Amino acid sequence: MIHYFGFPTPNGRKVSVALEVLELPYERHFIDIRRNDQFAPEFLRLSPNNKIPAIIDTDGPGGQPIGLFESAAILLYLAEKTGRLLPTDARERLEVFEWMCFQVGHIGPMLGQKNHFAEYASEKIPYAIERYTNETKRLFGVVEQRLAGRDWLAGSAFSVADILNFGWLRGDSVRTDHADAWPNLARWVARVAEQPGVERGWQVLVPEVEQKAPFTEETRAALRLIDG
Ligand SMILES: N[C@@H](CCC(=O)N[C@@H](CS)C(=O)NCC(=O)O)C(=O)O
Repeated sequence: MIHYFGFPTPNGRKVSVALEVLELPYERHFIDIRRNDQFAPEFLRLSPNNKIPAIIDTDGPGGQPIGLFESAAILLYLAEKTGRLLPTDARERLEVFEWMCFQVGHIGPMLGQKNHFAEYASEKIPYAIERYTNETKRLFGVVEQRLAGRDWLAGSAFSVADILNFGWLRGDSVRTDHADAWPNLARWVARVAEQPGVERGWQVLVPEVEQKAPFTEETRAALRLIDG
């Protein structure tokens, strides 16, 4: 059984979307990052950088439990476990790795900083807002170019590279006031959104956020599954 520990942010949704697209049975556990559940000692043993998403698969390599943090590692694991969403062709597979690295190295950190300084920071610092907004737009431009004449970010089919980038690009490309400037990106967002399972995965743990669901004993017990 796979246990998913998350919160429906762009990073968390990468994993819940992948689990739903892959139709893997899993149990969901709400880690409320507004309440600092991510600093609970049980969670830190699984995810030492105090971030969601994380998973535990009780049927990991060799039939033994495995815990994983970092969304790209989790998506690669799930793709390899199922033999889906990852090309077998060596060149296409490397392209998928490139666009996964592009997401974790650029899209996530830069859009995250942009949102922090432009929306959440109590002190509005023009230099920081401009710097990260410009970098976000530059990155949208990179994606826009990449998607010219192609349906998917990497290889010839829908892959984990698309799911990983979709988590961030869906929300941010539509709430940026220059959305019309990136038509290929907008079409790709719509294309990914209509893949079976994607919308279902997007909604995972949304009710728990609204209900402020507690950090349960069941979640603590699931986190102990990697203790051996
Ligand atoms: N590179 C990480 C980023 C994960 C991440 O930044 N998670 C955020 C939520 S979107 C988090 O857990 N923040 C809680 C904290 O920083 O304390 C991944 O892709 O998994």
